Amino acid sequence: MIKRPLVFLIAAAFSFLTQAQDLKIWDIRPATTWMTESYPMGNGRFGGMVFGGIPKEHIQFNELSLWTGDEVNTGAYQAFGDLYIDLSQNDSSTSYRRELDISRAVQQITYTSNGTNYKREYFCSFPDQVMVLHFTADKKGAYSTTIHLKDAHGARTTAEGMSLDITGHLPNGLKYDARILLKKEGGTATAPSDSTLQIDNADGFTILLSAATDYSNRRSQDWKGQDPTGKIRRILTAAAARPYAELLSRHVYDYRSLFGRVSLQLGSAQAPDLPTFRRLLNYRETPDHSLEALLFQYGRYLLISSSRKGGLPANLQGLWNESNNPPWRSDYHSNINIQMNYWLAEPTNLPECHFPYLDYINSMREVKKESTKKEYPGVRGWTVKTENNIFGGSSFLWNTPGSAWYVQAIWEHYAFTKDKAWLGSFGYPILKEIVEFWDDHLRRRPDGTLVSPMGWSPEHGPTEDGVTYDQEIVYDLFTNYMGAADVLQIDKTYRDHVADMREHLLKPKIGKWGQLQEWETDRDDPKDNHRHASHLFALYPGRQISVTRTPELATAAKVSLQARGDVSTGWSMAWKMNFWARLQEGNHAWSILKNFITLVGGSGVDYNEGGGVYANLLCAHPPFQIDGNFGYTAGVAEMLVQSQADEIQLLPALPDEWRDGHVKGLRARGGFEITDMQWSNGKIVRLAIRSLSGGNCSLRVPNAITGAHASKGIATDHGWTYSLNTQPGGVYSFIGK
Ligand code: FUC
Repeated sequence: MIKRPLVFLIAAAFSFLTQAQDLKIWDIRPATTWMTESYPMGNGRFGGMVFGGIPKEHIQFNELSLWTGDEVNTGAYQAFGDLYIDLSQNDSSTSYRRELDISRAVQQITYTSNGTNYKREYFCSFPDQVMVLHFTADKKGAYSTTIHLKDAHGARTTAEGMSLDITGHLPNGLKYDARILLKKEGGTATAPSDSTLQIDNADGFTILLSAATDYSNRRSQDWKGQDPTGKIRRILTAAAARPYAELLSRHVYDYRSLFGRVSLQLGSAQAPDLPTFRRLLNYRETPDHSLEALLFQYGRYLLISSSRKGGLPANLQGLWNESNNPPWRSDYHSNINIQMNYWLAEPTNLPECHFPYLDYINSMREVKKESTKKEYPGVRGWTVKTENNIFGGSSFLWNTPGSAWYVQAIWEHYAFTKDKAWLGSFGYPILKEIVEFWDDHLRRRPDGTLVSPMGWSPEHGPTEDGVTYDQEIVYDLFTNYMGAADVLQIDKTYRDHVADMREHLLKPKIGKWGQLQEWETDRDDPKDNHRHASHLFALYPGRQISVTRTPELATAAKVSLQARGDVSTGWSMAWKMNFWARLQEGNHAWSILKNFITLVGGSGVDYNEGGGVYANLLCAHPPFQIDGNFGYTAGVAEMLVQSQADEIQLLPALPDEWRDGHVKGLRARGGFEITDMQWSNGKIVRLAIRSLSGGNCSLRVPNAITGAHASKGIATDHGWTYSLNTQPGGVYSFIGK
């Protein structure tokens, strides 16, 4: 064993503890408003929002497949039900605290009432597929409680032994079932009515909740899978056989295996010991970099909680929704929103959480081919409308480049992981059929230029040929397809045909006020501050425009971006953080980040009021829309590490505010992990990179570094460049000069 000096171990333990301390969202009052105050938890398939009340606990829960609609009608994502736990305590308690610890994905509620100290601990387990609610107290017989389970669609609750159950069907035939199982310590328990369980004088108790539907993502099975009733009973029986401590440790172990891969410290300040809403209020006056880092990690928490392998992707609200008629159906929007939900997956080292989206794309293929053929007779492949459900149904307008934007995720998953086998068997056939759609759909002008016919730049302007949004996404698609065919060394002739089409695509143009044109006609209005800035796709998340390779276009993109302004809806600000990061203007990216961290009060739904975050740190479009949280996290990662231009650029957009910092575990394209990067005064002092699959690694860093394996550095206008040959699994360390 390698002996480490004691001081090192103490420092490591201290840094872990301060990190853990910095990763708590907390309040001194129970939540009163679902959208702005309750804390989310989830296991990627189902989850809930916790209010933490004292006389009465309320947990509103959801399951990602509970959807109305079908292949034709979009329907909406539904609320599932509510669990109420009436504790018959008055709320004249003292020292109340409720917290969400995102380093472990555990919520805790503590308070003292009539001399008794009460504690609740909640989590939603992926390995055991149950929500676990654990109530303890420091005096015996402290709990006399009534538990009530309510279905959001009016189905009757039934009691059976120590369980309550709700079973029903939605109008589309989808069957659902949710069930709780009660385990008590001491006291007595009865079922006084069909819809309640009653505990008297118990020392403590645990409620296990599970919920499911009979949805399957296979169209060939008519979207029907396992019966939920048998499934959740088995799940609950298995979970009930495990002691609470074991459920907790299995959950924390599983969660930390994902979450624990990345740590981030910005500056040296520790989190002030204040409730989160207070920190948000103070942030206006004094930037709090630990809050910025907390919000970064919160995006990762939310993705792990709403998107796990084997399940459906995170929707507009992740998986948390209290309404049967939610804003925008809480759906899968294809013109920015579902894509933004996954921008963080690869860079922040959660590739497993990317699969629900990738699998969703795959599951939509057959039904979308049929609807696409009806709209665009004679084409191969498929595309989508703007609003989408889980059965292939859709509504609102056609978003013709929607599917091409979807499949960027396929390329990105490969680019970060280098999983060639997956690319060949899963990704490539999908990429190819979307390319075929455009092969058939593009219109060739007499001069050979290829334009996308009758497109629409979301969500304004005329419908016409050659809209920049369409052109850029098709460029990206063709680039990704060519990359995939090259890696797999297949379809050479078709690959060359696609390269030729890409060559002939109408390219981005610079207009009369120096802007990047949103349309082929130079008609951009410098006063247009629309939240969508779709013509800048090529800057981010596309790779067609970059400061190093296409500086004129990058400057034009900057002019357009300045005209659009900084303040906007939640997700729009998150996108702008990413744009400014790609423009390598860290201070501007940070000023948008600062606007993003605006406490939005009230639960209004008028997005003209301006976006930000609520006291529970969920992003306010407004209303709550989770893409902003995910886009923010991606934006912070993009400020620290970029890799879109065949090299890894470290600290490409570092704001003055973040002169010192430390990050571990971010990933880069080419299959590399920045296992350790510490910087001081804007310069890298320590760096370690792990190579996942070997190969050459080109690095661009702000200052000169030395390491045993690197080539001699070359000083350029944009930092120092190095090149190193790596072995699979090799770790390469450097120190700053
Ligand atoms: C797009 C946006 C809206 C909203 C909706 C869900 O249509 O224009 O701002 O985010 O999606």
